[in-house]
Amino acid sequence: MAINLLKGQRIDVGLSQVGIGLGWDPNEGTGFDFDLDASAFMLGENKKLPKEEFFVFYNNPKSPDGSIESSGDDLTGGNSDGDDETLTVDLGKVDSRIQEIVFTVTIHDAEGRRQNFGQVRNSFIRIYNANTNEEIAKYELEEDFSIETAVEFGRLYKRNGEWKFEAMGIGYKGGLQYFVDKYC
Ligand SMILES: [Ca+2]
Ligand SMILES: [Ca+2]
Repeated sequence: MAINLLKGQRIDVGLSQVGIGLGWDPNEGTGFDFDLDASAFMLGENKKLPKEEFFVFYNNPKSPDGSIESSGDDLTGGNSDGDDETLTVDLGKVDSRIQEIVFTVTIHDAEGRRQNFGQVRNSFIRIYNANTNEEIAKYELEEDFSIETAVEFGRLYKRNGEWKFEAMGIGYKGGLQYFVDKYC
């Protein structure tokens, strides 16, 4: 059963393994392919990356502590009818400096290709418990962020040694560079 969290709603995830799934349908019309990207920013107490390698994205598919790993960069959405890109997170392995992990979804070269989420059919991002496959939260990008090109999906954050998830659901009209500027 899918649980759609309201913005700002928080839940405990404990020290489990979680997955971030990003899915969308390929472009069957004219124009460029849709290339959506799921990324993770692993932040210290100052809300910045302790070092660059804690930014997990298509050019850096694994974090230095081995806690986050990408399934790879899907360039078209043709990988699957479900999740086309997955980030797998093992919270037990997260570097002790990391206090927060922010997940984003962006459209590659959205400006050049003149694309937004509203054009990308069946696009979604979700977080689930990877041990039980139970879904924790999901956004329908096509519906919820139709005029946007980047979304801060949510964050895992540590409080008293426990990991919690907060659904953020903030849309932007920018690209991955916007988040890089914010967190690096
Ligand atoms: Ca991609
Ligand atoms: Ca797909």
